[in-house]
Amino acid sequence: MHFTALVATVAAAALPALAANFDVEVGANNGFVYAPTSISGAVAGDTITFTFTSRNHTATTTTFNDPCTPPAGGFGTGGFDTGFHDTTSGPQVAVITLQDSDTHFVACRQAAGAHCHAGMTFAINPTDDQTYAEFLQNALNDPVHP
Ligand SMILES: [Cu+2]
Repeated sequence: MHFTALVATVAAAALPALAANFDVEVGANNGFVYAPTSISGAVAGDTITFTFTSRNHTATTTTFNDPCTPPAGGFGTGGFDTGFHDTTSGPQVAVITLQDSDTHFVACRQAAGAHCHAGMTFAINPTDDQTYAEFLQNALNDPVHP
């Protein structure tokens, strides 16, 4: 009995930490929204499952200060871009795996930033210095870039 218990303990300790998944709905109720608007405690290897339920949107990493302009390379260092997901024929799903445990800010890049400018934003691991509320305000303040 003791031997069995020991083996079970060692086996459990050897297992890698299980990656977490975060579910995010994109375009809920036909709105320019991600639900939830932010997640915390996400680490490298975790996944985010974006389920697109209206219109045609993306989830694309961007910068805190200039949310609606695509960063260098299209989505910045350690970031991601789901690409466009047209829901005309039904909900679409994109699963991304986080490459690091950093803070990332996400916006929709549809319509040359117009969706972002309307507030379509999402934050991964926002901080006290860079909160989701401030990021959203930056997006709302940002003029639409031609
Ligand atoms: Cu959009």
